[in-house]
Amino acid sequence: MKIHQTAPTPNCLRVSLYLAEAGLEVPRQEVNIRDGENLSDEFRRLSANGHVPVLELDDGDTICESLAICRYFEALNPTGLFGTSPLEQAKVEMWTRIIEHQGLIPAFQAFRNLSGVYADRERCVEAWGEESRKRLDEFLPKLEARLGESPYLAGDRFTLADITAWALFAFMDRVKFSMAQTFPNIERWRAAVAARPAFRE
Ligand SMILES: N[C@@H](CCC(=O)N[C@@H](CS)C(=O)NCC(=O)O)C(=O)O
Repeated sequence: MKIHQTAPTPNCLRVSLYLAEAGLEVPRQEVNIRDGENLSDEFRRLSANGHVPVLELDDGDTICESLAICRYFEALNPTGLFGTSPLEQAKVEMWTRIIEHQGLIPAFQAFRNLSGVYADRERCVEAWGEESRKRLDEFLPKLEARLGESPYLAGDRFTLADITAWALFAFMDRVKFSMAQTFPNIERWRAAVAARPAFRE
């Protein structure tokens, strides 16, 4: 098996961090999305959504969508990163979806529509980029408040929700989306996550 990825992108990073936490090693093949390698017919045959990451299995079957890839490995090799009790599983799902919908998607939309890096494949709308950037800024205090209630997003334990939030902040750093204010609880959480062996590598 192998994973087709563009290593630093948030959804590929999410899979890589999940695998590192799970102690699993899977061969990778880099795809240059900026140059449009994912737009080729060959890549589209692999990836139902046309995006990285894609897991290609030994029998040729493929799975795209970062969360689906993580879930596949979790089903084969349970780690607890998706939660253990019914309540914790629901909280992991809840916070993962909140971060995706209110954090990652606005961040992607802001970057894509303001920078125009993907203007070769989509219409860029500057006003939508600006609005998305504002929505991202409005979301961060919610994360700050949540991390004031519990050490990790879903509760007392580190889970996939934290991996997802880490991918958001790594993306914001990479595209230089600075935060408008300091968030002590987010900073405390970032330091705790950064100290994990899987994140130090
Ligand atoms: N929901 C998908 C999103 C995948 C996605 O947006 N991948 C980006 C990189 S993070 C991509 O392939 N972009 C290339 C493009 O938009 O053409 C997932 O979680 O895997």
